[in-house]
Amino acid sequence: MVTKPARPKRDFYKEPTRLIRETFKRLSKNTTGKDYVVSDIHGCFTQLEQALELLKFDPTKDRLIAVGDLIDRGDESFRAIEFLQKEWFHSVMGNHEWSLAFGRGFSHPREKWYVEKRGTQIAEDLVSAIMWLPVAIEIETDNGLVVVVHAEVRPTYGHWNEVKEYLASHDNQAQLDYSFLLTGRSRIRKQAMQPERIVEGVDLVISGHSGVKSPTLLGNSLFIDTGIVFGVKKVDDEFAALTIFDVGSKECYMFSLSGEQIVLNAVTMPCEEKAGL
Ligand SMILES: [Mn+2]
Repeated sequence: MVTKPARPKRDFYKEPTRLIRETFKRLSKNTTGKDYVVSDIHGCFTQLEQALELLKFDPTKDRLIAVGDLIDRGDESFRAIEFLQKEWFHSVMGNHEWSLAFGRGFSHPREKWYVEKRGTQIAEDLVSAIMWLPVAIEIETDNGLVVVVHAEVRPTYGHWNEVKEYLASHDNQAQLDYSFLLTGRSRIRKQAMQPERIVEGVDLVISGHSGVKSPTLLGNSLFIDTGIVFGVKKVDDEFAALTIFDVGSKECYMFSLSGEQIVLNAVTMPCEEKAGL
C-alpha cells in the first residue's frame, strides 16, 4: 500500500517576491556555445538523449531550453528531476507541470503513476523540481530576444511588455490568469482575429503544447510540438517527432523513430526564410 503524498505547499501563492522572481527567467547571451529549444518531451528522455548525441550537443557550452510538458504520457517522466538539475538544461512550466504541482495533484488518474511506480519520495521530489519553473524564459541571442512560453502569447497582446506588465501587476498568484501562456491555442486553431499578429518587443516566441505535423510559424510565433511521445507509445507514429530548434541558425531539426532509435529525418528551412522576415 503506497501512501499518497501530501499536496505541495502553496507558498507560491503567498510570496509575491518569489512570484516576480520566478515568473520569468532571463538567460544572457551564450557567447561560447549554441542554444537549442526542444519540443514537449513528455517523459521521453532516452529519445532526447539520442537526439542530443546526433546533434553533437556539447553540455560544456551549449544550452537546451525546453518548452515545458516534460512529464506525463511517457515512461520516464521522473527523469525530469535529473534533467532539471543539469546546468545546461532549462525549462518553462507546461500545463502538465502546473496541473501536478498546483492543480489536481496526485488524485487524477494521469498522475497516479508517480506514486504507484516510483513511490512517495520520488513523487515529492518531482513536485519540488517542477513547482518553481518559470512561465517564460527570455533568451538573449545574436538574433535578438527569443522568448519561450509553453502554449502561446495570445495575439491580443501586441507587445511582449504587455504580458510582462500583466504578470508583474499582480502580487497574488491566485489572481493571475496564466492560462493563456500555458494552455492557449488561439493562434494555431485560428480562433483569434489575427493569428499571425507579431508580438512586438520580441524577435521570436517559441512554444509547444499544440500538436503540429511540422514546425509552424505564425507571425513571429513558432510552434514546435511534433509529439514524439505518440511515436514512442505507438499511438500515432506517422508524424511523431522530437523537434529541436537551433536558435542561432533558426533551423528546426526533426527526429523521428526508426525502431528503438531516434534518427534525424528532416531539417526544415530556416524559419527566417519561411517567414520572409
Ligand atoms: Mn501542454
